[in-house]
Amino acid sequence: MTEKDFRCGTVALLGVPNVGKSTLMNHLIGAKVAIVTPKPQTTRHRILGIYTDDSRQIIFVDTPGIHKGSKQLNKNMVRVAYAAAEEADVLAIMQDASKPLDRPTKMLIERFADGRLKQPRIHVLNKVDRADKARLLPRLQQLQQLDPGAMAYVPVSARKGIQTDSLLNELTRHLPVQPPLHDPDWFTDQSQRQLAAEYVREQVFLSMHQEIPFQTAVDIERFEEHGDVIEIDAVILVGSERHKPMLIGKGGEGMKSVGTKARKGLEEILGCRVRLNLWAKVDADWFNHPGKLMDLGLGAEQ
Ligand SMILES: Nc1nc2c(ncn2[C@@H]2O[C@H](COP(=O)(O)OP(=O)(O)OP(=O)(O)O)[C@@H](O)[C@H]2O)c(=O)[nH]1
Ligand SMILES: [Mg+2]
Repeated sequence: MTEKDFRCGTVALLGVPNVGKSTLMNHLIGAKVAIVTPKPQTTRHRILGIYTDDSRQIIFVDTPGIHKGSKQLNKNMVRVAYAAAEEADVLAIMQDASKPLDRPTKMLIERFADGRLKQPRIHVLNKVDRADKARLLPRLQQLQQLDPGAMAYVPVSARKGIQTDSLLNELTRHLPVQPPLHDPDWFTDQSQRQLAAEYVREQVFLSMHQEIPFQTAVDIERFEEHGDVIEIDAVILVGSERHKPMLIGKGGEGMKSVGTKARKGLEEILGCRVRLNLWAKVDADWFNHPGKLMDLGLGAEQ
């Protein structure tokens, strides 16, 4: 390997919600820079995760799941995903191979297969650890018919790390030959402050049910380093008066549990002690308010 052969470029991770885009990115770069939950619409903004070794630097762009939604937040999320696709060198279009190919996934594949975007497309069939092996071959054939112009169709398990090295190699083949764009030690564009907001939101998503998490956001009001301790004040915005006691829980137990779990995760990724103070605040329409969405890092350009 000479410097002349080094490959570097961006790979957009695209797909409907919940197919495992963030799980795959975290696995490939070896750090939890994007939160993961079993609920759809977990990722709300564009997140970079950078993989570097001796021969390549792959800049992954994790995107919000592409879906239909009437709130301004949902529209922004989808816009961010399509913008990431336009800017990337390679499109990794993911689907959940453990479920039958549903209509939204099919529509998404057809949309990218129309050739409007010229970048190479690689289809990633995720969750093969849970998929019926007998269905995999017919699924690959179906996919080949839907998008005959794709470069490859790669079955993987992001959770178990199955075939993920082959995927890395396949992606690398389609990247431009150029020197690394980023310092090899740099692995994400997420600031510590953004990670703090996201780790809290992950715990809110995991602890709340029905529509409540989708009307929740986290705003970091204070982020200060004092020696080896980071002190964080975070406000959890909820969409209605009714949601607030549900989040706080009996005797504050719900909120306490969110705080403890988020703090532990943060201590691990930030590598220091964290003091996390949480508040809940009602803001009935934050998800439709362009200015508030911008402030929360959830604008259409973010
Ligand atoms: N069994 C199995 N589960 C997986 C795999 N990859 C992801 N998951 C699970 O699928 C769920 C969704 O994963 P995410 O990584 O949040 O999915 P996403 O595509 O980023 O979702 P959005 O951000 O909502 O668009 C989580 O519960 C993951 O643990 C896999 O390879 N196998
Ligand atoms: Mg995600």
